[in-house]
Amino acid sequence: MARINITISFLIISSLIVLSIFDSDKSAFGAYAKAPLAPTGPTVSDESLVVEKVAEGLDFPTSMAFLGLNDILVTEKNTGKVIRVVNGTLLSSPVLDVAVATGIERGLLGIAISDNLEGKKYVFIYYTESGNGEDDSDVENSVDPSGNRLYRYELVDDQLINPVLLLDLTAIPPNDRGEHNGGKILIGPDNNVYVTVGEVGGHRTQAQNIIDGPAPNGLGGVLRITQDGGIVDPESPIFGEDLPLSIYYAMGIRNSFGMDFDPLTGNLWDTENGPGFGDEINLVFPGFNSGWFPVQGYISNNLMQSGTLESDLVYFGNSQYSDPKFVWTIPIGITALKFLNSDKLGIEYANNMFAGDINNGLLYRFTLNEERNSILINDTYSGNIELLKDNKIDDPKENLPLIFGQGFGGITDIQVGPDGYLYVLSYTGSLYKIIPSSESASPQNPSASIAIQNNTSSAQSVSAVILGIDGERSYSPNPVEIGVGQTVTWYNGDSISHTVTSGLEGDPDEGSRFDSDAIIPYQSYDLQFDEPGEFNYYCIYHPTMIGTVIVN
Ligand SMILES: [Ca+2]
Ligand SMILES: [Ca+2]
Ligand SMILES: [Ca+2]
Repeated sequence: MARINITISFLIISSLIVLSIFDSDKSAFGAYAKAPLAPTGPTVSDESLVVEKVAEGLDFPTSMAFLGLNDILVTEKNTGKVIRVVNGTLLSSPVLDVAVATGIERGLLGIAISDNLEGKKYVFIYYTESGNGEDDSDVENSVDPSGNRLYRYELVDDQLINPVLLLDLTAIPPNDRGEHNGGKILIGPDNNVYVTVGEVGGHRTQAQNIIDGPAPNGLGGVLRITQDGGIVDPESPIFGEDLPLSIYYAMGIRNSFGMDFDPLTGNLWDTENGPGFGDEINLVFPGFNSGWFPVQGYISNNLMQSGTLESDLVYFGNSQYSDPKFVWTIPIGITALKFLNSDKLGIEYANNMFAGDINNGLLYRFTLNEERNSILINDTYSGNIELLKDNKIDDPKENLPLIFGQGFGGITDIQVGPDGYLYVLSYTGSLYKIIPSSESASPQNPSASIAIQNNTSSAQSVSAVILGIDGERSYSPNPVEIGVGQTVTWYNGDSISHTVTSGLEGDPDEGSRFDSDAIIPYQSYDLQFDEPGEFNYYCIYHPTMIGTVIVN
């Protein structure tokens, strides 16, 4: 039987060059490749649970989808391969290998699986397609990518075959940077396909709330189509009846690496990435306008400082601005979002919302209010939850009660397996699952990360603590005084990653003498000093954090 496929194609290359004044989010990108695994492996705060490694050896994995129990498809960002992981083993040949552009956040980014009514197994893939059929040619030979594209494949005999192009979005950024391509795919409770796409390096159209800007070009939102690439409910469009308005489910989104449907209400929630400030979690109702570019964070405390009112934003059809449900003033590089629709980790975690980050390798837990239209940090958390009543992290230390797990390296995806456990995908190449200790085959290693910090008091080693963003009081003691040949061990006691990098911001030789890379929360970094002198250092993510080592 012939299937009618409607391919939606609206490759629009904007000639408008609008360089954002907020292009300084290099810190988030720097950490994208940097947040390391904890040396002793990731851990969770609840002692009745453990983290077990499911698989390793993946090459910058970005997303995963379950075919069955212990049977998972994983996308690799820079190889363009879809790897099948069966019982923890990576099958030797990929089920698919496409040619990807790989610069910055480009690559093979998203995957979702759907069993269609005819018994076929559809696999949806979203990637930045190479402009010349070769991986990495955008970086190596400056070949522009041909598009950010959503394809539907069928899984037959361990291969993905019969590709159908469903969406073709421009991947050409006005600012020459390969960032904000979105990429997460979901099959909704309505069986339609949802995909996140960012503003692709700073496109500025009406979809970014520029009133006199060009018409929307399909970027900067959550898009929704049928599994055949058709328009959903063309009789009652949300934003408008013509392409591309007819496929927007939400707009005004700078970028998103995560979304999920609440299993109890069917509401869609997403994560959104702010520039140098203002990571968000949002409830994404049909017609949601998140406010970017003039608004990031809460509009009453607009971190863009634009003075914008709701009435200044761009509206189509039934669209409506809404504030985020949670905000980080200092970005964590928020990525995946997943509801745990299982009580296998304990009844108190059933239907909680989990989110991951790329900057710190942290897994966060959230509870919702009774109506499940807002985040409500209830009394099941330990630590100081008073400062969380405003649903805003003003100081990174406020994160502490929310931290459910740590040391994962950058988290790119979170899923719930058919076994009801939480699976966490690390950009460092490993896949983990969180299970009850009673189900663990290997003995527990409860306080390995604590042991590291207590092991630093030898005569040859001097301890220092990274306290957080506080100028000359960020590192303690400051200055640190040692003798030639001694080692300084910095322990990160803050809830976000920091660095110990030689020099000060803007020095021509900054980082040339030493550079720790990201020191994730609760981990430490050792450095031996063999020459006398005074050595300034700072945090590359937060350059106002400065310190000095004096070697006598
Ligand atoms: Ca490839
Ligand atoms: Ca927003
Ligand atoms: Ca607060």
